[in-house]
Amino acid sequence: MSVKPSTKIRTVALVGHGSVGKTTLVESLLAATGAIANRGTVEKGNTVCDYDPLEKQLGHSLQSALVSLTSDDTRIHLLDTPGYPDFAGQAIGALAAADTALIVISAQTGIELTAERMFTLAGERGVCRMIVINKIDADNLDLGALVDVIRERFGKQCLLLDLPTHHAQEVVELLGHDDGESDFASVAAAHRALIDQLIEEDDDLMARYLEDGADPSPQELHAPFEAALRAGHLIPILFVSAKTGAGVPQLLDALVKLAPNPTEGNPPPFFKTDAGVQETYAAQPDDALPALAHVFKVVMDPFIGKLGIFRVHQGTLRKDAQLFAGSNKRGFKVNHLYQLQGKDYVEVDALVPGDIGAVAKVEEIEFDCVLHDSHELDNVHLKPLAFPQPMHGLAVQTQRKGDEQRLFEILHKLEMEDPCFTVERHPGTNETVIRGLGDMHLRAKMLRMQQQFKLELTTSAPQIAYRETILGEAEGHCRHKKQSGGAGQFGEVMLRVAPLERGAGFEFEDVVKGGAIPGVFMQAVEKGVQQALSEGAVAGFPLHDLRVTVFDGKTHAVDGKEVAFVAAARKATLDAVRAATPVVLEPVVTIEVVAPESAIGDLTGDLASKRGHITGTQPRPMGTVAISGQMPLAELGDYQSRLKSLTGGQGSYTLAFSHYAQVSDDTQAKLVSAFKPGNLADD
Ligand SMILES: Nc1nc2c(ncn2[C@@H]2O[C@H](COP(=O)(O)OP(=O)(O)OP(=O)(O)O)[C@@H](O)[C@H]2O)c(=O)[nH]1
Ligand SMILES: [Mg+2]
Repeated sequence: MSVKPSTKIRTVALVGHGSVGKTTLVESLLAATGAIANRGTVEKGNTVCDYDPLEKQLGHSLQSALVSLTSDDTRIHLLDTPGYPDFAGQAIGALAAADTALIVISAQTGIELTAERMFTLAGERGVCRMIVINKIDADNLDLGALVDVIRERFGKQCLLLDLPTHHAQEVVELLGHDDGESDFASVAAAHRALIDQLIEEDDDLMARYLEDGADPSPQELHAPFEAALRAGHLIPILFVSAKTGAGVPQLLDALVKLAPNPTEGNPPPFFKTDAGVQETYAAQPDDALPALAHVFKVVMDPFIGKLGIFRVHQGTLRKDAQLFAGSNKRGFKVNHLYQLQGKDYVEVDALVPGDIGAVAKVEEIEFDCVLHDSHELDNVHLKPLAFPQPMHGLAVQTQRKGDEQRLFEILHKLEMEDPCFTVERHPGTNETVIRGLGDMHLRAKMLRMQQQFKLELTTSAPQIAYRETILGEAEGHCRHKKQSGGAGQFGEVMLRVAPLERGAGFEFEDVVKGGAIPGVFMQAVEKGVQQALSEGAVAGFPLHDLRVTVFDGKTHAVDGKEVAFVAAARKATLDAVRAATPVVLEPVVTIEVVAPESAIGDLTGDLASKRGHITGTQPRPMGTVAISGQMPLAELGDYQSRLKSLTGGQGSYTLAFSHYAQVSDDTQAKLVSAFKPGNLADD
């Protein structure tokens, strides 16, 4: 693949709800530009983007896939993302790599959860947005009504850029056409609305227009179009049928002529930390500057190994060059540089700003790290992406004894790939819990461990991730002294605990005066404190949101030992916490249930009876309704089956972490008594 200048590159993420046709649309775009001979279908399992056997098995994209195509001498990098909310991590990650997000909406089902969410997230990150209405070939559609709903929900800045005509067999472009037929709206009026919006964007253009009344030329409209896209003053709506190909040439044309190139989009939100101060870092899409790329995806490929997939934001990345990952002092050599085409890796020599590429077998690379070739850029980071916190848990055990170590290695790999998948080990209960965004997310991971890694597992419902915290302040003191024959151990610690606001985590403060605890032992003291915090003091759950201030202590010239300070600090912390009104907290989640309208009464009744708090209901297309509320996660263990029986299998739900709240006295008493005093290993 030849190197294109950045102005001839577009980066486009296709986002939107599950089954709206994103993967099919990528096929159509590839076929229309001759990148593939024939369009594959998800039904046949022969699309370029859904190449993973699991994607074929589950009938959904599970990860973001990358392809590029060339149209009109312009390279378009497309990121096909999964729409099912369980795989949102991959879709959100793709926003860090794209200048343009195509929010794909099905003409049959209208705006759905993922479209709404990605529309907002893309807007917040300054990614230019275009709305693509797909499946216009389907029967019994009311496209006019759908456009009204889009403008109502997403704003009046959503304007038609084309219109279907001849019963959706073709599409008429509106920037250059002011007359002709369309299936449901006036071409002239839609053309006028678009031009007026663009003229508003540019004072000079406005002045000239007021003077002579003539429409500006396409060249004159280019800059205002980019400005309006960047500012979100214009969100074009396009129509396509990925199945028949209608509207696909117009979409391609819009991507080439109107979607921003890397020098035109909003600058990526990089910042640089220097001596604790954070400043915006303006990456320049200039291929001659030091190289800077951001890793938005990591793949643990069974054959190629660890693969870091990145977007170049500045400079040129070259094969054989030396690069650094984040603030690593040691660099690595780029032995092979790839571009991805679905499952295929295509070797390239160089990548410039706007290009998306990959490097393999580099251990230092992590999700969200920055790759660069100058230590000047060591502390440059991209603004973190807003990932949903994984709340669905499943406890997993290996069927074969002896597979445990392998299980941890594989889980670690899966964790590195997926920002919305976490693994917890609870030493107290010997439980390994995997957490993801939903049942389907965890099922996909289980299938992958089974099929790809040949690991046989059993599962069970996990414990709820309770936490402990304190409501009051208290002091703790411990003198750890051991004399057993030879050298003794001595360490004494006095400390104070105080509550911090929810979500603040943990602060450690050392205000010891006069070297009562020598500096060399302070690390041991902090280690002991940390041990106590991870064990929990009253119910065996990790302690959060508190400050531990060490204010005095004592050592011994001969017997003062690290182990003694660890033990003393741990015990002093546990004592202090137990005296500081400890309480147990439980996770509370925001839930959204989408189900047929007829089930609304049963569903809200069920949620309310399980300590839920309904915050709203909203009508959704096709006679469905979305119910939102908050409820303790502990009440949702069997929600999948409850929802199924209440809606006859027609409902779906998503969870997002909201906050931690104090459990009732009853629950606390139960949890504390279940945590047997024998477990309080506070010798
Ligand atoms: N009638 C019609 N069906 C379409 C069109 N585009 C896609 N489909 C069908 O819609 C279904 C879903 O298509 P996909 O391409 O897998 O949808 P997706 O958006 O990639 O779905 P996820 O990967 O789950 O996010 C398939 O059965 C497609 O054949 C279209 O333009 N018209
Ligand atoms: Mg797909």
